[in-house]
Amino acid sequence: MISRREMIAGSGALAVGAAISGGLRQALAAEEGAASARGGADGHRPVITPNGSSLPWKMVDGAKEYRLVANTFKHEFAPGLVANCWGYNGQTPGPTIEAVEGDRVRIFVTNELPEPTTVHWHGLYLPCGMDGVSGLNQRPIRPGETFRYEFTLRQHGTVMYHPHHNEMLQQAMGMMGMIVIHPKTPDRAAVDRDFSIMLGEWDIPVGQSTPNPRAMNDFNILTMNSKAFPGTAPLVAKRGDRVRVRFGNLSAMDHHPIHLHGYQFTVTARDGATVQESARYLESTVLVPVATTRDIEFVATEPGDWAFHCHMTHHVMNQMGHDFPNMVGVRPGEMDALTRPLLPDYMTMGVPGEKMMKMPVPKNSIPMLSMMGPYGSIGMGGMFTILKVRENLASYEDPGWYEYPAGTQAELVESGTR
Ligand SMILES: [Cu+2]
Repeated sequence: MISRREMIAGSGALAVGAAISGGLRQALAAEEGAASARGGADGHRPVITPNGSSLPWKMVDGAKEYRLVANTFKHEFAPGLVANCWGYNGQTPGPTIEAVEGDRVRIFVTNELPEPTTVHWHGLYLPCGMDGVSGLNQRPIRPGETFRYEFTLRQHGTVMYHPHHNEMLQQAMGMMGMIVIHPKTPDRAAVDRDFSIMLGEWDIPVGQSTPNPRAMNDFNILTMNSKAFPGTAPLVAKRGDRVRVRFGNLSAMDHHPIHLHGYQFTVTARDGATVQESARYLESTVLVPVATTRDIEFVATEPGDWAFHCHMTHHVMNQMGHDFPNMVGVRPGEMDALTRPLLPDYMTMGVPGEKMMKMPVPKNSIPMLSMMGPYGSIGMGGMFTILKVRENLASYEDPGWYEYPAGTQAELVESGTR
């Protein structure tokens, strides 16, 4: 069963953000109505974009028409951190574009940014003049202009879209999105849950509210669909559901090894192309290199709350500073107290204590490690989410924390040994 919320997301009826201007907003609203009547996924199981939505479309002269508005808006990465971002239709990542192999698609791109842009359809077979490389395939779309891209989808799978004009800045500000092309003839087992997650990285210095596009190494906000844990929505599945997760990576500089606890899965597609059955094998970590997509699949056999995250340890931290001496193993004595007049709430790293989780943070910033779970702080941030698998579910809303059956949880057997 698909919950009402997903049905709405899949049919593209979600509001497209407050940043879209008057006339265009009305036109979009009318089209959303038309599109929702048709269903965003056109008879296929809608893709779920956690913390996001799919783009509405309507059929005009034999083509599916979509509208993307490149614009600027405020985006919340996690409670407590809002920044000035760029994206499409008021969202980062932009709405997921869903279509079916063989479709003719017509995508209008309106530029409401303060500078020119283009859209590149990353990983698609298309006429060269539709490829969106500024200066090479077209002139840039100037602010206030609308361009039309139109082509026939000759393939299926998970691909992406992003600007190809000043992309270092525009992608650093959040401009990217996923494209899911459903197959005309299914070549994989049908899934019950089909999630889409774009991986990204940002540099937002503490106390600032605009991502720094010049960052090359020291990214401090690592995201799934532009949310940092605890801002990431959990992936909810019923026991026995077949689950697909489509990952795309448009980070500036980093590949991400995404690890799922408690399961092994198979990579069923790489970069939009289905992996033959004979070439699949079980693994628990999938590397998603920059500029690629990976689809993984598994059956949700194991109930529980399972961590699902990038395994680069610095990618599951929020807004961590790296410019401190290494104090691990040092007895700080009175140093913390002496430092605090200069740096309020300073605490030496590597000294035992839960205080780190409770350290106050400056305005508009989020702690390095955050979120209280049922047993204390979950020492994770950034590119981290939770797969929640339950025996019985009335809906796919967040079911809350897992209740561990008696005798199935690690327990204290001895204390006071030091
Ligand atoms: Cu990573």
